[in-house]
Amino acid sequence: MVGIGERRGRTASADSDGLVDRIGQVVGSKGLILDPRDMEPYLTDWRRLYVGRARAVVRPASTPETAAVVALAAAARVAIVPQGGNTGMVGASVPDDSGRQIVIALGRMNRIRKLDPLNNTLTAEAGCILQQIQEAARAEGRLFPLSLGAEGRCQIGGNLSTNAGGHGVLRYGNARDLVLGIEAVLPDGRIWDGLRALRKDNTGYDLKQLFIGAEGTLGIITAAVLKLFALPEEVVSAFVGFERLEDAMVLLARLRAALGETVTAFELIPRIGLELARRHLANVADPLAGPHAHYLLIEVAGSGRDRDTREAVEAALSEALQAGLLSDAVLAASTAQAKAFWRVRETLSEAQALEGPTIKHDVAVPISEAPAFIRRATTAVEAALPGVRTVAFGHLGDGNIHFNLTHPAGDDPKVFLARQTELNRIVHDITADMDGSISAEHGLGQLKREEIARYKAPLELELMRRIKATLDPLNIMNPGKVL
Ligand code: FAD
Ligand code: 2HG
Ligand code: ZN
Repeated sequence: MVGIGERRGRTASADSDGLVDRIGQVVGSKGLILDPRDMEPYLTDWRRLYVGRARAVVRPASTPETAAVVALAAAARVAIVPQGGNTGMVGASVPDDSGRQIVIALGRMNRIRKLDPLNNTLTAEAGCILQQIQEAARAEGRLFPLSLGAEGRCQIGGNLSTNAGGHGVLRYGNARDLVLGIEAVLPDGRIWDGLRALRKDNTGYDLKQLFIGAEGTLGIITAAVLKLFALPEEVVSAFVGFERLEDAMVLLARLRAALGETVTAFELIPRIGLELARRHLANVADPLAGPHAHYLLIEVAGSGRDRDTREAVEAALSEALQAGLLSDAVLAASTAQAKAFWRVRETLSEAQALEGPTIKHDVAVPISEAPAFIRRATTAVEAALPGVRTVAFGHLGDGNIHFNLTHPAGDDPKVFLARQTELNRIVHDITADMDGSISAEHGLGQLKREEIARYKAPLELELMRRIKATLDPLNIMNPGKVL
């Protein structure tokens, strides 16, 4: 028989054990990428920090195909790297540079299997793009609230595997809070059907939660039952300028007192972030007249049955203005204007990358401590590297700060990057001192695999290693990531 590898001109030695041929027989030519140029996008992470090599990129079309490929790889002791939209921030979705690993990319598994409006659930395959799921829910008058800047490209399997956060956590929780059941292929190739759509199920350990946030190290998520919510009838977006970080926390408490759970997003944008976005990207406008030290993008999503949401937001913000908590604010008058506000927020990451290499810190501290964290960490990094530019932005309402650094203006970015370990240590030690987390929402991947050993209790690490060894005794599922 002529194997797929040979048909594509690969030498026999490249597939000396015949594994790629056997995989090709499972997934067919549509499901196998062997040409180095076609493989390229699967081998480099979004931040371009890691460039790997792979024996093959495999794109199965179904759960049984995924299971068969995993079983073949396990039998051959070949490591697997699961990949979704490849938008992760910590190098978890790309292979190492040995050229021996295979990437399993889930993008062809993009069917919405079921939408049950009465149960308020949607069952999606892992390769569905997040936006596709949001739109499918919306078409049935429901909301799937997970929302993040990469939503046009990231996949639900990746979102669950990273336990993504994003903009709606304040109200709806992280990805793990939005799941009722999952289906997964285990590292030995067996399929675990945990696709239950139940709101209550106390029949032992909650196994699905092990796979959520595991960054592909315990198995491949192939489908999930997701929770849907009522579509808000009125969404009010406000762009607020203010000067003292502490005031933002008082404002959040006031807004929640006035508007309750309808406060959905509370995002911090520093002045430097707005400036970088305007410098590097088109169609980014400053929504306010004068400059301010910081900005908040606030979203309140109410029901038309309540007291008018817009009026309530206006009242709360003008009281805050009178109390001196903020300097200026504008409410979006249209969906287009709300989108323009979000464009400022969503482009921060890209704008900073366009300014030069970034040293990122994805920190969580108790919400009340977030301003103190930003002050302490800023003072400390400025003392270590005078002129360093701090771009501290993100999900302030969750206490999750993207405390990202850019090289001092005019300095050589390479010299700045050489200080990464030292700067990481400074920021992460402050985080630990404030009982925080050094990875709030992006995961550990390769980037923080060593770093976490300093901050996580040895007992926790030991339990994690034991879970890994139990589920993946051959260590073939995304080895070298997380642990
Ligand atoms: P990938 O990057 O492909 O993979 C991520 C991890 O999941 C890897 O370990 C991979 O092996 C594993 N994986 C992927 N699919 C599967 C599967 N089916 N089964 C098992 N393992 C799998 N993240 C946030 O949390 N909040 C944000 O606000 C946010 N904003 C972002 C904005 C931008 C512009 C960008 C580029 C990224 C942002 N991210 C954010 C990071 C990233 O988008 C998320 O981590 C996202 O959840 C990753 O999904 P993905 O499909 O791209 O996964
Ligand atoms: C965001 O909130 C993402 O925009 C990316 O999580 C953060 O670039 C970053 O560090
Ligand atoms: Zn974020």
